Amino acid sequence: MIVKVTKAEFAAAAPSIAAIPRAMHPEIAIAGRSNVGKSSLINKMVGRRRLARTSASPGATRGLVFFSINDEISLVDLPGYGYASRSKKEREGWQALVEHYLSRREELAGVLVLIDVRRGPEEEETMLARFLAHHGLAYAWVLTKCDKLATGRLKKRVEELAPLLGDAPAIVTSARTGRGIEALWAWVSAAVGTE
Ligand SMILES: Nc1nc2c(ncn2[C@@H]2O[C@H](COP(=O)(O)OP(=O)(O)OP(=O)(O)O)[C@@H](O)[C@H]2O)c(=O)[nH]1
Ligand SMILES: [Mg+2]
Repeated sequence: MIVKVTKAEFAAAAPSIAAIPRAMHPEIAIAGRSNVGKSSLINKMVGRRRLARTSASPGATRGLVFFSINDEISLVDLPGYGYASRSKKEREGWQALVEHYLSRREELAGVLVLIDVRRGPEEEETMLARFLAHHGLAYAWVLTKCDKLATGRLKKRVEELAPLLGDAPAIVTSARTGRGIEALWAWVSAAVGTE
């Protein structure tokens, strides 16, 4: 069980299928639409402000980015989908890269699928969940940016979303306040089998 991150380092970036490195540890991928808060969440999980590159404008993470944690597991920051202003060619290339990675990686122990709590799951998220289930991958929903809603509204919103999320667990988080980070590590540890 990872209760404390003592070491977190950039390991590799893979802009193409050919550049995907050999796995060093069991891996957990962080997926979700552009700007949902994937890189910010990784930074909060590892307690480093700028390990993963974040940006207020979508498209900050290009290709797959691998981070090694405690020499024990790797977190893999995936490029966001749903960002229209990239060229069609680039979007198709990323989709192929992400699908290749998610469907073929033996060391992939689980996937965190991020959804902005205010936005809820849309077609892309539902399709991604189906894709992961089809490939026998464990996944959890991560509801992000919960600090953007007041307590009462957040509670109501989470209740509204629950029936749309199926059987996978949903973890309410904020990369601002740190809410949900312990629960994330607990899920990650269980997924990699080190609980
Ligand atoms: N209020 C609030 N803002 C957040 C939170 N998480 C991320 N953000 C903001 O959302 C924006 C996008 O965050 P990123 O972490 O770069 O998002 P991403 O999913 O990695 O985006 P791509 O790399 O483009 O796919 C940034 O301006 C962050 O500061 C959060 O929990 N609360
Ligand atoms: Mg990012």
